[in-house]
Parts: sequence; C-alpha cells; structure tokens
Amino acid sequence: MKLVFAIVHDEDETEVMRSLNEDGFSVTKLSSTGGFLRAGNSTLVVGVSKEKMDRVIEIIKAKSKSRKKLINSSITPAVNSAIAPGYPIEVTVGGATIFVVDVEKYEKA
Ligand code: 2BA
Repeated sequence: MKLVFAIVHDEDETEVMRSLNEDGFSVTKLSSTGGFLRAGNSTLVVGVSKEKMDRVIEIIKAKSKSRKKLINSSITPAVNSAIAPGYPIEVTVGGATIFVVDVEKYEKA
C-alpha cells in the first residue's frame, strides 16, 4: 500500500477531492501553509493500493493548475537578500507537489 501526499492550491482542493471521491478514493484534507509564500494551501492524504496509485496521481495532476503570483520581496525572509525589500517578484506556484511513501501497515479498527 502507498500513501500519497499532495500539496495543492486552496482553489483546486475542492475539485481534486471531488474527482478523487468520484473515482472511489478516500481522501483526508489537512490545512497547511507554504513556508515560502506563507499562504494557505491544502495537503491531501490518500491511502491507496500500489496498483491504483498512478490513477490517483493522474487525477491530482489533471485538476491542479499552475498559477503565477506577484509577491512583495519583503514577504518572506527566504527571498534572496540581494533583492531590495518591497520589490515585486513573480513566483510560479503548483500545480501539485506530490510525495508517495510506502505504508508498512494499514488497519481499520
Ligand atoms: P511555498 O513554500 O509557499 O512555495 C510557493 C512557491 O514559491 C513554490 O511553488 C515555488 O515556485 C516558489 N518557491 C518556494 N521556495 C522558494 C525559494 N526558496 N526561492 C524561490 N522560489 C521559491 P511550488 O513549488 O509549486 O510549491 C507549492 C507549495 O508546495 C509550497 O508553498 C510548499 O507548501 C509545498 N512544497 C513544495 N515543495 C516542497 C517540498 N520539497 N517539501 C515540502 N513542501 C513542499
């Protein structure tokens, strides 16, 4: 069994969850915050068999859009200090950031 973690934009979360549920996958949503932009995003957790993992990833990718954000360089200390504070910078966010880990044991009690 695999555990898929997908960090998606808040605006895509509803559609991604709906599509996964429609295909019969259970999903847990965790509210999360990106360390760079300090903006809310959603981390979706999906437990799935190895055989169906690719279908889960396919759905997440299909429903997650890439977006461009203009941010103020002083919004986060992670921005290169060579950039003057208050200067606008364009950042591309997403589609989805996906991690897959092996599950050692799965039980429903
Ligand atoms: P944030 O950390 O808020 O990052 C938002 C976007 O800012 C990133 O989009 C990336 O394009 C840019 N970015 C991040 N760190 C940067 C840096 N040090 N310098 C310049 N630009 C930077 P995505 O890559 O699509 O990531 C979207 C969100 O997914 C991230 O939000 C974070 O919450 C999560 N994420 C991405 N990669 C991750 C990783 N390796 N581990 C854990 N979480 C990750």
